[in-house]
Amino acid sequence: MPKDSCKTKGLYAFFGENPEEAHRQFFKPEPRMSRRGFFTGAGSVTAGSLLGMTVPFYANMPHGLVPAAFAAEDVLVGKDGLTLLNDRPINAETPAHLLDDAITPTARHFIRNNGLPPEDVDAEGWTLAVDGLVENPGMYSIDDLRSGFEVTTMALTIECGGNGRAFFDPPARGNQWTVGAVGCAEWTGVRLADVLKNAGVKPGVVYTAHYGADTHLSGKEDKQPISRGIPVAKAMTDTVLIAFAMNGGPLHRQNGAPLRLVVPGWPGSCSQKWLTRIQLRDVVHDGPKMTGTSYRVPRYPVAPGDKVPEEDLVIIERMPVKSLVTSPEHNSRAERKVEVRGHAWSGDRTVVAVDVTIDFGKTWMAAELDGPVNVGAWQNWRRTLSFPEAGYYEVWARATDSAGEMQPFAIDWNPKGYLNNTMHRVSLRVA
Ligand SMILES: Nc1nc2c(c(=O)[nH]1)N[C@H]1C(S)=C(S)[C@@H](COP(=O)(O)O)O[C@H]1N2
Ligand SMILES: [Mo]
Repeated sequence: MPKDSCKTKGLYAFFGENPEEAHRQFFKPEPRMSRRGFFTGAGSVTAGSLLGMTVPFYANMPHGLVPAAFAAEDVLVGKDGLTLLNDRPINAETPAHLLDDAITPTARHFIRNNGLPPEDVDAEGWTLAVDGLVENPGMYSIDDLRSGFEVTTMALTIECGGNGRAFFDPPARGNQWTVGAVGCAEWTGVRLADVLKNAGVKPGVVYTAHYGADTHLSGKEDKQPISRGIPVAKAMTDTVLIAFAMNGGPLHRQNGAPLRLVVPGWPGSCSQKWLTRIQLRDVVHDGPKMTGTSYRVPRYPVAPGDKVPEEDLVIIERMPVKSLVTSPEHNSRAERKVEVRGHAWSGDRTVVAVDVTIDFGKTWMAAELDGPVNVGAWQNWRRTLSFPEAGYYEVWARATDSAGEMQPFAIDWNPKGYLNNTMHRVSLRVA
């Protein structure tokens, strides 16, 4: 095991992989204090370097146990019931039954970090630079945005491009998201389009480039963890917000406080958090996670496990049609009659039907489906079901969008495990 695997993977993955070796390395009696304390020094991470003190009884600690001081609750302050997939960077998804609300509460919005969030952010002193191919490059404080442009509040769906990756076979590397890397919070801010019009978009602009204040996992200040962009045509649509409030309150620290982009219906990675700069370019952006295999899928269907040449990978734009069953809870007990409900969405489109089945797809029943509260919001659906007799059932939900696209039963495999929109299956034990 490389000595720094705890630094690059996070404590949980580090301990999970090889508990004996992790224990030996982590509780080394000689603490190596790093200058800045947390994970930043050279060499391996030890309990001593993290806690700033030794652990006198470390020899008694069962192997594989992560010190309670670093337990999930401490990493996920202000979050409620999220499942921690990784703590370096922090990645946490929301169990489907905790996404039951029409609007996702801040405490239940998932977290996907590629690097380390900025510390001690100051909303007062925050600035956003708008530059590149614009007539009037400028710097805006959050107050400038608030007073200079129309402020709007919208429910907007953010889904990570890798949501559902855990179900790929052969598996794809990356966060093993199941179904909960999605949320639809109410975001307040100004339209990116208005800010860009004010700056004056020069002819020939094709793409935006987004920059945030987070630091690369290596700790190197000059290295961006992620910097993505969108075609300027998308940037000029009126659902793309520069947001400074979430559900009527401040943004959660892990969700990009105090300022972020929200690009609904496109891979979450387009929605830059801790936003500090938007640059306009006459070429497609080439920042970290824009190139190579990142957020790209083959331009043609491939067989599971196939190697795909990089030139045949295309940048993901809209997210595909998908739905979620948020009640009843997966693997729960149910009465003979029960209301099932959830959400459905399809990037840049509306969902026109949600059907459910309790007989493994032999017969489908239409659910009652609401329209979106605004363009870019997911749609709520519900249906009362009666089970013919006691036993084990699965509820499957399948959404169809305005272009006639329907969720598949089987995964459309791709090398990096993106865009898994297979039907959500929820198991029920009916009494
Ligand atoms: N600055 C910055 N912005 C970022 C990220 C990041 O790591 N750094 N992660 C992106 C990814 S991959 C996703 S899916 C969304 C997740 O937003 P959330 O953490 O608020 O749920 O943020 C995006 N914006
Ligand atoms: Mo993501």
